[in-house]
Amino acid sequence: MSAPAGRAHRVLAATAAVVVGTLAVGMAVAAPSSAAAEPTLGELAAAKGRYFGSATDNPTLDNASYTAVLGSEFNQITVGNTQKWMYTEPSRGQFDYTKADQIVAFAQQHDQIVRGHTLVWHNQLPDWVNSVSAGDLPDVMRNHIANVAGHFKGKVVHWDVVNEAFEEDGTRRQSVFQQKIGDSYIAEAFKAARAADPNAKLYYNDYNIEGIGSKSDAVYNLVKSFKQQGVPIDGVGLQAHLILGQVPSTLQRNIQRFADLGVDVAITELDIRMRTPRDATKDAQQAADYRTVTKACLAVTRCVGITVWDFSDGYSWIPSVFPGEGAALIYDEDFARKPSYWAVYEALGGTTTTTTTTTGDNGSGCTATYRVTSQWNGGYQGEVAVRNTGATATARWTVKWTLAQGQTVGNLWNGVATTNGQEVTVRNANYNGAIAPGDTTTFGFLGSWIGTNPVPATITCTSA
Ligand code: 9MR
Repeated sequence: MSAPAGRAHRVLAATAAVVVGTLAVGMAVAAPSSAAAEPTLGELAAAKGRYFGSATDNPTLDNASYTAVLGSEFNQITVGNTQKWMYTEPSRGQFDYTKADQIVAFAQQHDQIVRGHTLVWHNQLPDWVNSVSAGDLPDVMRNHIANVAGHFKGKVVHWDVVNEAFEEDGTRRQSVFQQKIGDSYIAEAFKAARAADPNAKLYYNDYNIEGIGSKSDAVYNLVKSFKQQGVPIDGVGLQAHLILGQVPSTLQRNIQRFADLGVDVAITELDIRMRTPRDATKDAQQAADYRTVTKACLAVTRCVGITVWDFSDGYSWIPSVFPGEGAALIYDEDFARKPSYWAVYEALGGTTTTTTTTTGDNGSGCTATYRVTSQWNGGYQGEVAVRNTGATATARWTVKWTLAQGQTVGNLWNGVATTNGQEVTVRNANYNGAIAPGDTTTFGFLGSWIGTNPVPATITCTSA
């Protein structure tokens, strides 16, 4: 049995008749899967007229723990790889949408809108395109766009039409399109995309254009000239592959200046990387950074949504490209929600009745962080994140706290609970005793309370 993941394991209808008067001694049971009292990030964003989404890739769709979160938490999906040229037109005139169609179908099954990514990019471009003659390349590019955007017509809300066309200094990147077609290729690509799917919003998408600087100035001038010339463009995607503690101070101002040109803005590929391993200080900084980005988007009416570049640290591109860095997302490798998740949750207007954490570390190499995730008259749902702060993997762990105000703990999942008077002891279940250094596992429970339900003053974690 693997640790369950996904919203079904942490939600409870506030109206459900939950009477949890006695501790279920020695039991590890499944959490209820009734209707959600606690909103998802997608629902919170929707309430603000936005989306909150994630990129995904085909191999991960086979992992049920992964898809449980992907399918429930987000209301938007970006196809992380398989709409790119190397997948959709691997040889000239031969189109293949098999993989991208799988992701689009997943999104449709889960009521998620899709951002299309990406039609014209120098990367993940099959070799044959580089050998097309300068005379043929405009038609080859237009034909690619007509076919791909035509295939997905009505199924994507946005297209990243052209991706990463500028250098850091604001000059044009010398891609094959730039070299063989010249400056006009971007406008030509947008016109072809409009013709292929008139209802999709057409985006220019790039990295390092989140703050004001040479590169974002170049994109700004491009959008401005397109608007003046009537070239169809609807939005600018700020990828936002950011570094811990380095959210540009001009982010909101930059979003606003693009909006003022009459285009939408989307945060399209958000992740905030750190030197690994994680620790509590870095996690707190990362949470603050995610909060800043989310609030900057919400502050500008035309900032339409945020997409994380996959949602779990186990499925991020960062470690393979930036050795020694990672932990850039809002869920850890085991799909436990990180402080960055809660920062987004709160920035989007979510409230947890009690959002206080108490961390205890008695030197044994683990910490426990306690949180009440929802509370209603007489009942509550709690969650404890157990994190291995030691240098070696744990074999087992034990968490203890005291129910100081007469609360009870009832159904508990991902752990085995016993009680002695007011003291609650939770040991790992048979499948989650092993936690790798730096990793976290989470257990949850339902309880009852009368009067007040404060978080415990102390909680201890021991591991072996
Ligand atoms: O996440 C993508 C990764 O799996 C690919 O190997 C990589 C190839 O360059 O592209 C990644 O996605 C990129 C996106 O398409 C454009 N912006 C930068 C992203 C991270 O490299």
